[in-house]
Amino acid sequence: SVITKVYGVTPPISTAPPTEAEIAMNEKLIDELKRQGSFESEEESQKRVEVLNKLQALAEEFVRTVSLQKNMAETIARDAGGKIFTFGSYRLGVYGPGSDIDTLIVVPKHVTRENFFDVFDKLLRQRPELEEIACVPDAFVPIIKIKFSGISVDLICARLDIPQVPLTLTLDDKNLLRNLDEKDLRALNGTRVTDEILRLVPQPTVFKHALRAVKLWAQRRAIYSNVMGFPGGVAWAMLVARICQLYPNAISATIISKFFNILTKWSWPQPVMLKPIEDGPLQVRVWNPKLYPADRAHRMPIITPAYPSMCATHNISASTQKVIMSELKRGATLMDEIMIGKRPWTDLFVKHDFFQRYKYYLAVYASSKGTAEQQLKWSGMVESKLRQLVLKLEWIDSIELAHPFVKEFDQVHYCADEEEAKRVADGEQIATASTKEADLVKTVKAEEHKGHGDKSATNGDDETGGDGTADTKLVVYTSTFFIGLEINLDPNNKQLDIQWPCKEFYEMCRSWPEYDEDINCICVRNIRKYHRSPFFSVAISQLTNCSFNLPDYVFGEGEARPVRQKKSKRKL
Ligand code: 3AT
Ligand code: MN
Ligand code: MN
Repeated sequence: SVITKVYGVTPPISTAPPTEAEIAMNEKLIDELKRQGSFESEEESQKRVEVLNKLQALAEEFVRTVSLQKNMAETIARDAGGKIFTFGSYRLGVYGPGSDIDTLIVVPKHVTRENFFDVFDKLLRQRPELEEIACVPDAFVPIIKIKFSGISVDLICARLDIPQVPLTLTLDDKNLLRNLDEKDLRALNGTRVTDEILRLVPQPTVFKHALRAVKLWAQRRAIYSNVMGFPGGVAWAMLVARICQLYPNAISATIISKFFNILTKWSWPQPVMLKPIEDGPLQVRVWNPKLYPADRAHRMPIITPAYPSMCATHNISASTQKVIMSELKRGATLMDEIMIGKRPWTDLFVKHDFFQRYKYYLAVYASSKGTAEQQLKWSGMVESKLRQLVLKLEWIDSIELAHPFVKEFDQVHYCADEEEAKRVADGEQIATASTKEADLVKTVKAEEHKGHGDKSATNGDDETGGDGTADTKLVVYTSTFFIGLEINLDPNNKQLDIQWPCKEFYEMCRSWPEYDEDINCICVRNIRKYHRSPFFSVAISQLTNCSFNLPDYVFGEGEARPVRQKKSKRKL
């Protein structure tokens, strides 16, 4: 049964069914995904279903409890309902062993967000399956993060302006968005977008397997991170979905090959859309480059299909676009050989070479002399501003490319005195300070649970130096971000002056309302790939212009630090 229905905004490029060779290639792809640990076991998946069933029951209990508290009759309280939806990788069917379940709880109008953090929170804490819980009521999207029966679950809540939320409710009707506040609208958006994406692809299984491969590729190549100016999960999903629409009968292997082929040739900033942009009942902005100059500036727009449509890739800069395009080209070249059996699928998923690729890097150190929690907030804030630094670096004539790495490196240092603490905060790796890698999120969770006794899975172990002397030492947390630089200097003036972008960036970070100069520190340094002095100087500020080498921790296990090729071969 060949699919002939038109999905998307143009007719398909080809409706051809897969060939024998493509089917064989696809089997090899699935084998490779399995080998790479992309899928979890049947039992694990079954456990997720059980957790979701329990959460559905809890959601109903939550709504009923609040309804009763508001003096509703028992039958009315029961009929008020409550329903959970999922979004993120679980909903898209591309989750792996470490994935969380992103869950939205939809409640009727008489249940508030305050009730979510009070009543629902209490219901959760009564459950023996609950292992960890952290509430973030003041987040952009207020959230309760839990670990339940060994599975991480992100819970968000949305209140609709209707008296009952039956199990049959779907969220596709945009009139449901009437009279909601911003936070409810944002909470609903994730599910509405993923549901719509799945509705707009011709063969969901083909889409899911192709997306698994693209996600794995993008993660390995370090081009998967919305905050850092690369596409995030939803954007990659929409790109794969668009290719599925163009080849409605193709198999996943073919979709991946076409993905690279078409996206390398795409005439950006032509947007990628899965359906025409809809108008709606709200006073909200819908992506429209004709109307809004900001939307016109998007370099690789990928537009969400659910009303109100937005650009999922507004963070992409000139530099990250170059990086993405060069990775797509690499993928296209490899796929040409993979599809004819000249190369294995493994080659597509080879790890990035970010820390080998550039001669010069900038390191941005965000540090706190305080708790892990303070550092998590501070480094998150710095991370969210890093894109602005990249944009400003791009303005410097001699900088051809400013390539931010997708993730930071977190460490905790136990320093002997203030002087040592200061040097650590300025990015020095000090031999006398005991230093180790830190998992800020885990550490913060452990701190939060100190008061909850048995509900804490992790103990406070992480916050001591391990040697029991931590109390007497100064604890400094550092998060280090790297930006690779491609530089083309004026031969007459071998100085790279980045004082202006750094100064602006420092000011942006320090204007954070919670900034405390006794606790938080921000510092940018230039870094060399090799142990050798640079052939030019970098002016960052009057104070810091000395340069360091790339630290060992950026290199993975068994991965060697790059060694400079000798120009003249020495004879033995
Ligand atoms: P995993 O399999 O869980 O690693 P995922 O795609 O499900 O991959 P997340 O659980 O981190 O990734 O995110 C799911 C969705 O939640 C994606 C996005 O719509 C939303 N989201 C995640 N982090 C944020 C954030 N900081 N602010 C706003 N929305 C977010
Ligand atoms: Mn997730
Ligand atoms: Mn999540």
